[in-house]
Amino acid sequence: MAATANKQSDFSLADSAADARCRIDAALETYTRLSPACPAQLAEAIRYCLLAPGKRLRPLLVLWSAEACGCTVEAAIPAACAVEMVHCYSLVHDDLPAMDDDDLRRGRATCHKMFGEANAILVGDALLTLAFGVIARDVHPAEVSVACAAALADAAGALGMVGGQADDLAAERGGSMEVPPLDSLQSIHDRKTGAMFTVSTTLGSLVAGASEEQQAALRTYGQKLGLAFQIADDLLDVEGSTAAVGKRVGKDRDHGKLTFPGLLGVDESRRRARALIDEARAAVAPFGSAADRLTALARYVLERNR
Ligand code: GRG
Repeated sequence: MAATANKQSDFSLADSAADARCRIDAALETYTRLSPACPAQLAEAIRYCLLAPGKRLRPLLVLWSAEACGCTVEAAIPAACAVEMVHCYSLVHDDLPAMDDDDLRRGRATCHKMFGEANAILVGDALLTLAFGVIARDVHPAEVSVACAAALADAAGALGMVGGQADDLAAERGGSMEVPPLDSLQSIHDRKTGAMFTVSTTLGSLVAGASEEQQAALRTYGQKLGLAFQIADDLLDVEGSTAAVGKRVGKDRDHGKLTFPGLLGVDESRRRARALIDEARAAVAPFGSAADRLTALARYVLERNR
C-alpha cells in the first residue's frame, strides 16, 4: 500500500494497514492450524491460499468500520477473518478452469495448479464453512453473531456474490442481455464484488453495536467503494502489469468481457471511480476523525496499482 499520509490526522495509511494486516494474518494463521483430523494435503492447500499475500482490503474494512463506531479493532478480528475466508474461497473457485481458468493469483500459482482441481474445490468449500464456524464461535454476543452470519450469508450467496458471478459468466458466454449493458455491468459488480465490500462495513458496524444511522452511512460507503474498486480493477486489467497486480492482466479483453473501460472508455471510467470515491468519503464524514482510516483507504482504492 502506498505511503499515503492523511493530511488531517497525521497518520500513515501504510503503517496503519501494515499493523492491522499483522493482526489479521496472525489470526488467520491460528484459525488455519487445523487439527490432525484434517487431511494433511487439504490443510496445506487451505493455508497456501488463505495465508498468501492478499491486500486484506475486506478485513481492513471490517476493522476500521468497527473503529469508526467506537469499537476496538481487536473485537472485530474474528468477523474480519470470516470475511477474508469467504473472499479467499471465491478467488480459489473463480480461478478454476470451469470459471476464469487462471494460473496466477496473489503472485503465486493458483490453488488448482498447485494441488489439483478437486482439492481447489474442497479448499473453497472448507474456507466457506470455516468462516461461518468462526462467526458462530468467536463473534459475541450471540445476537450479534447471528446477525453477522445472516448478513454474510446474504452477501456471499445466490442473491449476492454467487449470483453476480453466475450472471458475469452468462454474459461472458453470450447470454441474452435483457437490460442495457451499463446497468447490467453495474448490477453484476454490485453483487459479485460490491456485496463483499458492503458486508465488510456491515459486520464492523454490527460488532461495534452501531446505530441504524451509522450502519446506513457505512453501507453507503461500502457500496460506493466496492463499485469504485471494481472500476479500478477493470482499469488495472487494461493498464496494469502482471508483476505488480500478481495475476494475469489483459484477460478481460481477451475474453471479450463487458468492462467499464470497454463501455465508457478509460477517461470516463476513471472519472466515475473518482466520483464514487468522493461519495464514499462524504458518507463517512459524519464520523469525523474516527473514520480517518476509512477515508484514506478510499483514496488508496483509487490509486492502487495491485
Ligand atoms: C466463485 C462464487 C464465486 C465468486 C467469484 C471474487 C470473485 C467472485 C471473482 C474474482 C474475479 C475478479 C478478478 C473480480 C474482480 C474484483 C476482485 C474481487 C478482485 C480480487 O480482489 P482483491 O484485489 O484480491 O482484493 P486480494 O488477492 O488482494 O485479496
